[in-house]
Amino acid sequence: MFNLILFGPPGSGKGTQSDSIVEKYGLVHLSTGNLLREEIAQKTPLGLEAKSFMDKGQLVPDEVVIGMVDSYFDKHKDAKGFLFDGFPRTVAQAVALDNLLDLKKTSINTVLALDVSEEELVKRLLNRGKTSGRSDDTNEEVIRKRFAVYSKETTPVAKHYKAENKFISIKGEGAVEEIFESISGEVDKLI
Ligand code: B4P
Repeated sequence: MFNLILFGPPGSGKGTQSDSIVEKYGLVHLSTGNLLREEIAQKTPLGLEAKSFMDKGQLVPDEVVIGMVDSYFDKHKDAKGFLFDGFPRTVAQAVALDNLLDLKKTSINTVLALDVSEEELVKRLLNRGKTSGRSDDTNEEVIRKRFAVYSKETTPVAKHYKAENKFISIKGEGAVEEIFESISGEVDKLI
């Protein structure tokens, strides 16, 4: 199996690049953001709980997200690899992911981190908020809160993978196609 984490702050282009990566490499796309939004759309109890956190720019509790990832694995037993997008977002999630992959006798091959300045990120998210209908993208205060949460809870995840020599930084500003070429260059060296 080939397992890739696409890492980076909100709006860094994880969702955008994921579509091209899964198409080129035949990986199964696991976006916890998308899975949570599907739960919200279906008004499930999990979705209702998640919405209250997401609307405030907070992370959804670890146990909720980890349970959701575990059942996603159950539904994709034949996957030849996964692209993790927006997960793990805390060290507890990273440890849980290591354990779940261990059970499948596999592990993370690499973490590609999209590097984008905060001003560019705010611009992108406010812009997306005009059309996406995502309540967490329309309010600059909520967007800034998401960055603060990222800095406190998610940046330590980078350390977790740097310690294993699996962390690669990629310039995430510029044309979408150029960024995808940089990503492909790194994946091609490993796959
Ligand atoms: P996510 O769905 O993961 O969303 P995101 O971080 O906002 O977006 P992403 O980085 O994918 O941005 P995109 O490519 O779309 O999370 C949403 C919320 O869900 C979180 O805040 C949290 O509450 C909850 N959640 C999710 N996972 C969780 C977890 N594991 N644990 C706990 N809670 C969790 O790009 C953004 C915009 O930029 C788009 O409009 C795009 O068109 C544009 N763009 C992309 N690339 C560009 C480029 N190169 N140039 C210009 N614009 C670009």
